[in-house]
Amino acid sequence: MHHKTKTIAAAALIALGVAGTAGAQTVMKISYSTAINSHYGVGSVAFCDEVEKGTQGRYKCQQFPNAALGGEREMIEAVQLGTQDLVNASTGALGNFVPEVKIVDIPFLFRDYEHARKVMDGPFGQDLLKKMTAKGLVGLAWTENGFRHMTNNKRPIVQASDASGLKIRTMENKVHLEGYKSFGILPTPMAWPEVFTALQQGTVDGQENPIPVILSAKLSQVQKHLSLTKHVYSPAVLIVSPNIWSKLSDSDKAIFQEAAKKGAEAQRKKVNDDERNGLAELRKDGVQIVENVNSESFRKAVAPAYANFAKEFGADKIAAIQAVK
Ligand code: EAX
Repeated sequence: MHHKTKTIAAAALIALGVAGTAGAQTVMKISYSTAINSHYGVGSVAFCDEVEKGTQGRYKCQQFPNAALGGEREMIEAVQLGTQDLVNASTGALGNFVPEVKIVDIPFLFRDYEHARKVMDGPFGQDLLKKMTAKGLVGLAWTENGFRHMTNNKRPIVQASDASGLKIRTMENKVHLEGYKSFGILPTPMAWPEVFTALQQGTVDGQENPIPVILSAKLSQVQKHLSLTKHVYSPAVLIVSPNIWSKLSDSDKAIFQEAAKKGAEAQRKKVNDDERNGLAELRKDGVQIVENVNSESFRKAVAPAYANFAKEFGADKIAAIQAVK
């Protein structure tokens, strides 16, 4: 082959090689507690689709639903260590890594979904995301778990006194533990992957979770009573590992952030759908539902704990959140 042609051929191969490298694909592991068709799965898949599209396939995800990579605490720790790339998790365990986040777990802090979403997407919530960076977690956007309600196998819960003495599984969350104790329950912190079996075996009488989790985890198979206590709003967050984030160009960072917003929108829409359709489905599965819970009795019961929450987080911060219209 003529020398010149050889040079051109070599240059072409190098270019291809470079192009090949430039086309290299990073497959990111993303995990969450519930099924791929749950609110977490819908939000995570929407995020990943947007990232893959926006980076022309340079970044894509491998989904790990159903707590395949462990409970939320384990998943968050793995992202912090870089052994996992992304996690879509509730703030249940997050306060153990970023203490400032615990304020959002105060019972009856948020009035409704509109209020909660406005606070989390506003200055307060965005500032909390920034606070995660110093703890080796890059919070991309607030997704959503939903308002939590109590389920149990013993009796209908209409007012706080009905919950007294029940052994209820809780997340590993100090604010929940303190708040729920004031309801008179015996709170039992436990990682999510152990909950279904614990309910089945009667190790605990009940648990508390949003309708989307109760539905997707098929808790109707192991829980007889659901009471719409709506005792706390459970935010969730899409977190990426600094290992991934630090290697992204500014334009790819912007693509990840835009994709996270789209994922959060999709997740919240699925929560809305589950809130609208879930009760009928659970009734069909045999769950006895108490809709007219005496919420005042729970608010009264938790009031004394607010003094401690105010000491820990600042009464002004709590008031500022509640003042958001
Ligand atoms: O985030 O552990 C829990 O009860 C959470 O709500 C669940 O992992 C979904």
